Amino acid sequence: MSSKHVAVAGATGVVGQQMLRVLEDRDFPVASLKLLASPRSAGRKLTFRGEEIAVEVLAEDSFKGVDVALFSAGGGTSQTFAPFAAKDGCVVVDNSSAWRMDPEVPLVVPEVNPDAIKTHKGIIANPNCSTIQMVQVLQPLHAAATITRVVVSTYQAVSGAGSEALNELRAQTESVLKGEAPACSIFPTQIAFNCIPQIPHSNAFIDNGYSTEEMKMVNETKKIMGDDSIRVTATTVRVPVHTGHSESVNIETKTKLTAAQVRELLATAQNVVVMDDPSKDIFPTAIDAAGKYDTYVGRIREDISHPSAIDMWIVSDNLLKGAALNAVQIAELL
Ligand code: 25A
Ligand code: L14
Repeated sequence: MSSKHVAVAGATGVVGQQMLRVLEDRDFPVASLKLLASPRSAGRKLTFRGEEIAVEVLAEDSFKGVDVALFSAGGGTSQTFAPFAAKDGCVVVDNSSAWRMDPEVPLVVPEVNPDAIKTHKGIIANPNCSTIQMVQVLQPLHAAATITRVVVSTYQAVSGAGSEALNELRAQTESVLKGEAPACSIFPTQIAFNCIPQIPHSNAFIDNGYSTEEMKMVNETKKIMGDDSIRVTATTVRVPVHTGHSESVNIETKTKLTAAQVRELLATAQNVVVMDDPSKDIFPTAIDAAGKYDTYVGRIREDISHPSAIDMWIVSDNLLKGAALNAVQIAELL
């Protein structure tokens, strides 16, 4: 791979900083690196490969001479700036939800649908964090036994909501431990020592009663797996975890799969680790997955209420496989 001129838009955010770490860790061939963020971060310095780089203000002309831009600065920012980057011949890998369901834009998980990237017209979308870790596991089961329906509940970490949300979790936890009333500004109600069935933290719910995060899991799963016939329902919940999304997933298949067959299929799935031994109380948790590149699966068992369904627990780092790592993997495919 020849060296690329790379830009990161939203470089100062929780995902942007992980993007720098992953580019460095995977030895991505970076010829030059441009760090972009909002005016309030301009001039701030971030370190890449031991070198300090000053953050610049994201602008329409930021992408001249840039080959690949990784975006993670929110949906509105991507909507506005990704087209300017594409017009200047730069390929955008966008972590926001802005372009994901656009029929012209590939939505890619490299382990699942790498070939989809070939049709890109300058923008490639990185899927929703909860969806990525789930489809990574669904794909081999679908190939073996045809999935007909998925019922998922998520337990999502606060880091998905950004750095200010993490500050709020920390401040609320300290307040509660000191016996003081916790202050809420980002989340709709207290997140410390609580669970909130609303993601994102504002304007979440639509007319059918689902949240937009839940509908992302429904729609993006079908698009990535290239099969509109898979029925999906989701309940997405914020829990007071720093990093790592967990999911309880029930999967119905046309052909029955035993728990042993599922373990065997997942043992050979790329970047999936089966961590499942009930006799030794072994299963993955968010703390096990945080900081890791793999997606972990445990609690695999046959659903006693259904003739051909499997229950399992899927955990991955929402900032890595859920965001920064998947985006860098897409850039590597390019
Ligand atoms: O809901 P969305 O739109 O899909 O947004 C998804 C994510 O985008 C970020 C935030 O993640 C969120 O989870 N974001 C969106 N709107 C934001 C806003 N109004 C916002 N962040 C701050 N304010 P994040 O906090 O991890 O930030 C992700 C990156 O996006 C950059 N960014 C935001 N708006 C941008 C932009 N870049 C270019 N143009 C824009 N219009 C953002 O850069 C970050 O890199 P930044 O300079 O805005 O934030 C750097 C640091 O500033 C601190 N901070 C946050 N809020 C405040 C603040 N400082 C002072 N006052 C604040 N109100 C944070 O610590 C952050 O690290
Ligand atoms: O669509 O945990 O990628 O707040 C990323 C952040 C979904 C919500 C996305 C969160 C969003 C998620």
